[in-house]
Amino acid sequence: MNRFQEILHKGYAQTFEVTKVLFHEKTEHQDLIIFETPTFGRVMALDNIVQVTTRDEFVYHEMMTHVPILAKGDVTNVLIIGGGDGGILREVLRHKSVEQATMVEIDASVVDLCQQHFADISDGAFDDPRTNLIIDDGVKFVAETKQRFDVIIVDSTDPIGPGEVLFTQSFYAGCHRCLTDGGVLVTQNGVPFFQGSEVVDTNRRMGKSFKDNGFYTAVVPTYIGGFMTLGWGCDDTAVRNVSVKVLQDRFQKANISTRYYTPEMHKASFALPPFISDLLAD
Ligand code: AG3
Repeated sequence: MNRFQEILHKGYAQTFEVTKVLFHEKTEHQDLIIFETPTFGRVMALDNIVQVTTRDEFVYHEMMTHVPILAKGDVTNVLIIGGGDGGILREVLRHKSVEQATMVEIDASVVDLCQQHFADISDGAFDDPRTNLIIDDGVKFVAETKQRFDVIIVDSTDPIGPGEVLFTQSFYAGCHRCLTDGGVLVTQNGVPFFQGSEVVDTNRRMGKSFKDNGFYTAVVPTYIGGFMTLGWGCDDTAVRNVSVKVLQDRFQKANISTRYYTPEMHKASFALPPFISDLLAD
């Protein structure tokens, strides 16, 4: 039997049965593999770390997108950093209020190969006239762009390899620079059961740029280890504290069907167990 083993955390691994390898090559930036599995459907890994599976991608993509957009309300301009598979882009474009979704991805091959092998994930999002796809370095983009965004979603890899720069204080400062007043930054921030130092570091670094920063959670089965933390940065505390009632109203108006996100899950996702919230005191 063919297997794919991901070793991301010290002394622990997860293994998939592989029924077919569809693609495996080194791109200009990273090692990219796409394979079929009996349990999680089609899987894509970068530098041996699972990024997306057709079975559980909805959890991450819904929570990274609908939480900031519905918390903020009236969102017209969204920036996605990374996100080459197009899952975040798909969810962003489901909001009719969004006039433009700019996606800055460093690796053109990820976009091309995911369009070929994961057409259901982007679901036509790359052909939407509101999409502005830019192949470039996200750090450079946020430092230089004249555009302003209501929401920035950082859909990165882990802070190893090309993704590392997306976890720095200067990158968060760049994001802050190109947000509109009260705009929201969200980031993928690892699985704190194994990657607690990411919570400590991001909290400290984002805190330098944002008046209100913290984390919310989602449980993504293939990001093994329980809760994943999603980073939150905003200058307006009211955005994090928006009521369930307001969220319900916005969600209903948006008329989006979801499998993980609900206004109640949104609200609950900001509650942190002490093993995570204790990391914020460091
Ligand atoms: N990017 C986040 C992958 C995180 C993997 N890390 C982990 N398991 N701790 C996903 C890209 C999906 N669009």
